[in-house]
Amino acid sequence: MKMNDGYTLYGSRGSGSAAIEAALVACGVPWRQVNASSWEPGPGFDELRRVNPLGQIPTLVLPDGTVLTESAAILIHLGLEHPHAGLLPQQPSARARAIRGLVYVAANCYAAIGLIDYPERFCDVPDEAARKRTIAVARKCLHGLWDVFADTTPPSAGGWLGGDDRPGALDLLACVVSKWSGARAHLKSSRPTFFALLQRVEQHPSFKPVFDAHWPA
Ligand SMILES: N[C@@H](CCC(=O)N[C@@H](CS)C(=O)NCC(=O)O)C(=O)O
Repeated sequence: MKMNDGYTLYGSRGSGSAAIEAALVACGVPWRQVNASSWEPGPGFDELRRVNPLGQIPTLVLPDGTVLTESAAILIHLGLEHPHAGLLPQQPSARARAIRGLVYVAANCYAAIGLIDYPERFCDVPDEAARKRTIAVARKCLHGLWDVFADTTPPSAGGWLGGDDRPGALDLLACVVSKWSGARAHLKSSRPTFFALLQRVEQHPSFKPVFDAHWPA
């Protein structure tokens, strides 16, 4: 393991790295930011690929040099490493529900977005019409996955999905991943209470600067 000065976050505006940035803010730790993504070729992406062969963001390099990929794993690690940050609930069953929610969003919703963004990686798309059909089916599936998530993830007494008295890691990931592929517009009509909760997360004073920087009005 290589020791370095602190955390290094590979990410880009409007991407999943926003959730990790918000979590690092909650932890109150400094980090080095490297602008990198597979859609922005250059030195940042070259550096990212050296630590994560998938070339995906978020990727977080820990102070001891450990490379963490996978948004849910990164958030769970930060929550355990910095308990004062409130990223994970204290109470064991509430924490278990939050971990389940993080894995749900990553394994189902984030994965569906990978299919929507890169259908050719997953199936044969011989022409533009087939590509459009594949994306339309995957979007419909994604919206259904969000509906099930909303129905199976009631807010805590504090009013958040996975935080005791402030938004936790699950709130941050759900808020970011629902920004894409028409999920928010869908949830606004299908699950308005859940939609309003997501809006409260991004308006929370601790996290509003991060969300505003990634999704300017
Ligand atoms: N399983 C990963 C998925 C990460 C992911 O798909 N990130 C997107 C950006 S939001 C990405 O880097 N896509 C570029 C690519 O796959 O080439 C996670 O949960 O963090």
